[in-house]
Amino acid sequence: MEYTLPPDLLSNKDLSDNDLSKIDQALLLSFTWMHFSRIVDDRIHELFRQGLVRGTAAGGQGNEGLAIPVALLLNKEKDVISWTHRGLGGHLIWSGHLGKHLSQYLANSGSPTKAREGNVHHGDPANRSYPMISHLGAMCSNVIGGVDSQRRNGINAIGVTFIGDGSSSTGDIHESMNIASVFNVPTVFIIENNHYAYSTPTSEQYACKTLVQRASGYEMEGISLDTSDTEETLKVLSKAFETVRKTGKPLLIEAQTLRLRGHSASDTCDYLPEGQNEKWAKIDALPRLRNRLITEGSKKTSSVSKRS
Ligand SMILES: Cc1ncc(C[n+]2csc(CCOP(=O)(O)OP(=O)(O)O)c2C)c(N)n1
Ligand SMILES: [Mg+2]
Repeated sequence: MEYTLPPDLLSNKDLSDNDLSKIDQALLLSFTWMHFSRIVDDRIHELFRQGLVRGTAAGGQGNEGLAIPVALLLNKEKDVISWTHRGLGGHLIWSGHLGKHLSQYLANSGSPTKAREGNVHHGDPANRSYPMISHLGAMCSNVIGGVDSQRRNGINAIGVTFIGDGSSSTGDIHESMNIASVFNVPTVFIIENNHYAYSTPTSEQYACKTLVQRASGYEMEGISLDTSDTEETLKVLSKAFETVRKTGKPLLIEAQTLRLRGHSASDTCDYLPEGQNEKWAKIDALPRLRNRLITEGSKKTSSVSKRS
């Protein structure tokens, strides 16, 4: 299928060689993709309401502050990834045209799975982006296998696999963390802690205080990350990826993220405490980054106009 060319603005997808010294440019690029990801997710939501999207539609609104930096910072030529149902922005950066991804939602013959799989349960295996498997946790072992294969072929790849707070309780996750640690497979396990699994809050999901503390049970390093500040996220992830690539050891990151549109398009979110949405809106990475760029941009413009 022929698609129209995307705007030039979306031609840069890479911060993998960037030491982030030019942080302004890195933030602008991150914002571009985060914003694009949000509008595509919102459009999919509308298409679902119009009855054009098959099955359901789970959006990544609120998760862009994590998915976009991860996708920009990894090496798309050799690393291994598996996005979840919150990672549309990651798919958009990693592979192919927006039209191809939308085809997956519309379940037409141009879709990557030829309409045989649910939306967002697709990937780009030829480029080491392994499709999401509905059974939560099952993608972790695939990513470990992919990274191990790259390393055996002499390629210093790393892998990133995502886990929801809910899926952090499945057996597959623990088996995967164990084996990655025992065999030193450089995989970054990132927990997208968005505080809910369907309607179940984290307080009813696990007894430990934080999920990152589980790292020590596997002799792994563990990092806590608040993704509401994109500069901080870029810096933490960049350093983490560099370390894992160098040491060859796995790592666990517990990232605080948001799920702004509920579990899926049919979620009414009536289980949320009053005022929750307003609280989340204040820490949403996307408008925070937009405000920062506007403030810093206008300071630069006014200092230039004062000089001239
Ligand atoms: C092993 C397994 N159990 C249950 C489900 C049904 N299920 C699909 S998504 C979901 C909630 C996942 O919550 P979380 O991991 O926190 O991810 P989030 O949707 O919040 O991003 C559940 C229970 C499943 N797909 N696989
Ligand atoms: Mg969750």
